[in-house]
Amino acid sequence: MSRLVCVSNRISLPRKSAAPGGLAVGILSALKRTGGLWFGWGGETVENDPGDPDIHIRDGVTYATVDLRQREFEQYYNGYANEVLWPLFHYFLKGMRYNSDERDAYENVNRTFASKLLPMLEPRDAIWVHDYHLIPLARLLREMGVKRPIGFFLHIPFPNIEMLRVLPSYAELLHDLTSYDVVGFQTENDLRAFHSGIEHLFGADAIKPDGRIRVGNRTVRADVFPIGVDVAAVQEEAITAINSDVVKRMTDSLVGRSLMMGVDRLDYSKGLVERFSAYQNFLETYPDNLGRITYIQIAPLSRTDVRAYVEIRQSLEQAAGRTNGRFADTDWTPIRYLNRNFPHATLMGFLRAAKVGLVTPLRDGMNLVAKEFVAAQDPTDPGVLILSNLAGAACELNSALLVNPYDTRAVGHAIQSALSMPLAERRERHATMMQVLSRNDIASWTRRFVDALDQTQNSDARVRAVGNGN
Ligand code: ADQ
Repeated sequence: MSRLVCVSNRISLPRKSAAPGGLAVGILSALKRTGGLWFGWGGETVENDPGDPDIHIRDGVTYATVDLRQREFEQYYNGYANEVLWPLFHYFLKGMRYNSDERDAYENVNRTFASKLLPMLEPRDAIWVHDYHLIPLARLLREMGVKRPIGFFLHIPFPNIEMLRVLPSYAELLHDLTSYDVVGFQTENDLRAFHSGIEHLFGADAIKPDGRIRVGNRTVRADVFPIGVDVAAVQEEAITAINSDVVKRMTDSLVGRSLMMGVDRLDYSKGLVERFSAYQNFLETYPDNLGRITYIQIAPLSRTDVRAYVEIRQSLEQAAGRTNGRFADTDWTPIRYLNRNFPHATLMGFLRAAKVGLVTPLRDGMNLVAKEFVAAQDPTDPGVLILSNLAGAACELNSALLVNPYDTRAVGHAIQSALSMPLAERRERHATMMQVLSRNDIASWTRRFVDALDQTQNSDARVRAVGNGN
């Protein structure tokens, strides 16, 4: 067995108050199972050259954190990663701002990552790189002589070539992906989109009948590895948290009203503006619900230095204010909108208390909250998931009420259907989704990806190593 080395832009050190996003939740679950090294940016910026990585060891996992130069970080992270790749990969061209200096900073930061990681690598390592911030990393490591298996998992959607080629450096990006041994996507759609790019750049022959991609002397396995959740852990958290003070105070405050929950990072891809309109539409169309439902939307701020995120925040504050101003009563607030973090377990308690889970991103790689909502439910009296058909999770959770998030009237209608759904139907839909979640949980995601990397080591990497005389 190889030692697993995970690399991601940001590392979340195990602090009590840490509120990791989806990527960190996935990596941490993987490393807790296998042990190994997690390498990435520690959250600090410096004026001069960053020094050697800081090392922390907890529960069998070694955390190695590097600092980044302030200016470079702004250009690489706020700029190229979050104002170019994030909007483009989520099909939001309106939010994209391309600047070639930022592209250079992206390359430089990846080079810094590669050069700081290199001395830490051991002969039996398998390297697993996560997400769009680090696409060039394998190429740079290869240039520095690394022959070990390197895999890449994209947590967000991959755009079809017609969208991707808006990016001036799209060919370099596709080339960079072929420096990996394994490239993993969340869904078949993403894999198809990747194939469209490979075909465009290298010709249809590059995609072999067994699905492998052959470019020059490199063979890449591109495949689908949908990320899952730790079903048992979510259930345990939810069951414990439902009796905690904080969740009880929340449920007491409902005074018998039905609870609808949304939990998302505050991001324009999560469809919150459209979701607030859908809720307003629902209250207008089904006025019997006035005073009988409370919608709690938890949306901690993220990427506050990026312009589009400042704008979305303002729009949401206005939308929540409008709905509450119009419909609230002296003893009822229709939307409780909170920009703060909660411990993961508390969130799972909130989800368990909800009759309806509203997960309506305009585009999402997977969306773990949808899966967590299902896992957190009481199977004897489960709540109903309303899920965007543009989230990766919709490929697996097709027993949810699937909606187009732009169709605010349809989403309003789905809220009404969810609230009035008979118990037998709720149980049946929930049981079907639980089967999917259990079959493809976080452990099987990790296992499948790590096995794919290990297989590389046994076949292609060895063949290449012999061929190259290494
Ligand atoms: P994200 O865009 O961060 O992830 P998501 O998949 O929903 O989105 O994961 C969010 C995670 O953070 C969940 O585990 C959730 O419980 C947690 N979380 C959210 N709000 C929180 C809060 N206020 N306090 C504490 N925890 C909170 C990216 C991609 C997704 C993909 C994941 C994993 O954008 O499409 O599913 O990576 O691959």
